[in-house]
Amino acid sequence: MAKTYDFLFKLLLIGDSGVGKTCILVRFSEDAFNSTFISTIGIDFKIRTVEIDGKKIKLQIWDTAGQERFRTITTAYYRGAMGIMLVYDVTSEKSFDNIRNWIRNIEENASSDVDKMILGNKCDLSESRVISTERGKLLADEHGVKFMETSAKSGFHVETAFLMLASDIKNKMDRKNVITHPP
Ligand SMILES: Nc1nc2c(ncn2[C@@H]2O[C@H](COP(=O)(O)OP(=O)(O)OP(=O)(O)O)[C@@H](O)[C@H]2O)c(=O)[nH]1
Ligand SMILES: *[C@@H]1O[C@H](CO)[C@@H](O)[C@H](O)[C@H]1NC(C)=O
Ligand SMILES: *[C@@H]1O[C@H](CO)[C@@H](O)[C@H](O)[C@H]1NC(C)=O
Ligand SMILES: [Mg+2]
Repeated sequence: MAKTYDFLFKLLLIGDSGVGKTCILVRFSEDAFNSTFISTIGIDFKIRTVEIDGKKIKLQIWDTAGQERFRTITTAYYRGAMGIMLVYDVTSEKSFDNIRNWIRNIEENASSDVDKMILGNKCDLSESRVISTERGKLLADEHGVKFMETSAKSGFHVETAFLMLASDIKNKMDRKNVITHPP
């Protein structure tokens, strides 16, 4: 049977419990949203194939539990990831402060050339927002990673964020191929 995709990219979602990782993934893979909070147990994944530069890219996206008690199992998935979305909740100072700890976790357990992106989620909740867009940008700049504010509820920037991360991975892959297989 013919292969239905050209590349397989493994992505990972990490961040504190309740920031909206599962909702972001459900929005991206099923274009749906449910406000009932069902905290993820351990790890889960969803698949969606996208097209970038005329290539079919199958995204296998791992959704980790934010709860501390699952840390050992979720950290074991860092090594295979080609891209990582670090998610905080714009209405939670604590989830924003913890991004530094999540980055340290990546440095200790993921591949050194993994592509990273920070997402400030729940940007639809303007009334209860405590983290400004500017603070999110500054944090991302400090770590040299891309940044985007998203809303799993409205769908704002969810697709854009995944496509941007996937494009970065593909561009990096293309550059490597030019070096190892010169035209
Ligand atoms: N208003 C609003 N609520 C959101 C958004 N994203 C998630 N939520 C709500 O936040 C709660 C937590 O969302 P989840 O996606 O389950 O959080 P999680 O990061 O997967 O949490 P763990 O699985 O425990 O790590 C749910 O009640 C969601 O409905 C958003 O963009 N806007
Ligand atoms: C949301 O999820 C809950 C729990 O799984 C379920 O009982 C409810 O029917 C869902 N609501 C919608 C609108 O799908
Ligand atoms: C993550 O990195 C730390 C520090 O290097 C190490 O002690 C731990 O065993 C690693 N975890 C996994 C699951 O590989
Ligand atoms: Mg979850």
